[in-house]
Amino acid sequence: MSRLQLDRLELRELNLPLKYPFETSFGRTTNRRVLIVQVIDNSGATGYGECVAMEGPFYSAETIDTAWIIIAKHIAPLLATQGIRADNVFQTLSAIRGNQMAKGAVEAAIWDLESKRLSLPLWKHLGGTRTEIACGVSIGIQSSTDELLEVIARELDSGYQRIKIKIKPGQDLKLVQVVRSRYKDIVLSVDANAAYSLDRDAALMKELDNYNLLMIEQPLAPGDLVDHAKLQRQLSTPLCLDESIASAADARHALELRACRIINIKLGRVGGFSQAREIQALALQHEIPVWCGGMLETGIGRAHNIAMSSLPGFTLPGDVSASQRYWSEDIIEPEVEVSSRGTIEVPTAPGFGFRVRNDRVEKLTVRSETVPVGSLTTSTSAV
Ligand code: OSB
Ligand code: MG
Repeated sequence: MSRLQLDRLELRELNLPLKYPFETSFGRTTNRRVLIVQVIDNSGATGYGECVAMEGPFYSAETIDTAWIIIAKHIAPLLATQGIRADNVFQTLSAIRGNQMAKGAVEAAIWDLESKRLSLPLWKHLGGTRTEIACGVSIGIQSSTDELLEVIARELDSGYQRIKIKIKPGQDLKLVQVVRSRYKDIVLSVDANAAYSLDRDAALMKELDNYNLLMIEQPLAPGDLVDHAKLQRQLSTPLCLDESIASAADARHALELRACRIINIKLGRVGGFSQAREIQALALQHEIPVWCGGMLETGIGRAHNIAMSSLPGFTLPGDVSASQRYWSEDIIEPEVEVSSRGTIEVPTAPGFGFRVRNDRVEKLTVRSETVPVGSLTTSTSAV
């Protein structure tokens, strides 16, 4: 691939109401503020990325507002160098610490652009090997156990291969007991979003160990690999890390410490596809399965997740579900659909593989900014 010469970035904030509020141990989301990044090269070709940073700094430190500033002020100038390749974007941005979701959104847009210029579906360009991906659902905290059971029944009916329920202190063991006694054989996991501590909750975790869970996702604080390793030694249920893995280095540390037996990879959390591929390769070396996490994405981020899920090593069902689970109308067409076997077929069109519904995007836009690549200077420029 010859190097791309970028001309500008178009940033847009969309405001989309979720079909149903989504509640986790860190908060409740009813409306998604979504940052869409469009990159345009000097031939006029474009690529799309979605920044998955949330409204508040509760899942991770980034928010949609910090990501906007980082992209406009600090990422765009670094993309002005003598042309760019998608697999080198993360390295090009290495002077910027952290801010993975901002980096990941821009990188994803450049991957989309590059695959379009090559007339290749993104998943193929990335080295994906799967033409159909396995899907699970993530079910937020509900207002009653009956409601949770109803939602689970509906999702199983739709064909989803794995049910994940959110837990938080006070709403954990009982939920698992009820769900497991109703459904003896389903593939079930829980996600705590870092709400527990080893000191306080080791006994509870050992109780959870009795319910044949596929995994316990991120029980402890993001930085706490050592306590995750201690906890993993006491459990037969695999721990899965989500928030803890923000880089390939984090993954290596977690694997060396045996802090988990499964890794959830989110494009935004790790800074894009190149880091995701590195983590996937490391995990494969350790014979640790990975799966694709979700961040309540619109169709654009969802499509990037589908592409990532086609990579080798993504052997467990991901949190990649149908557009209709979150949105009454998506911003892409066709919408992402899930078969009755709980699978999504990878698209065959070049790039991320779906059309953007520009009319709808326009209507949902609450702010936009055009950032010329290279014409801005940072107050502290890295050398
Ligand atoms: O921990 O996986 C998580 C949504 C927002 C923030 C964190 C998480 C989630 C989900 C939803 O679980 C996954 C999805 O998009 O379906
Ligand atoms: Mg999670």
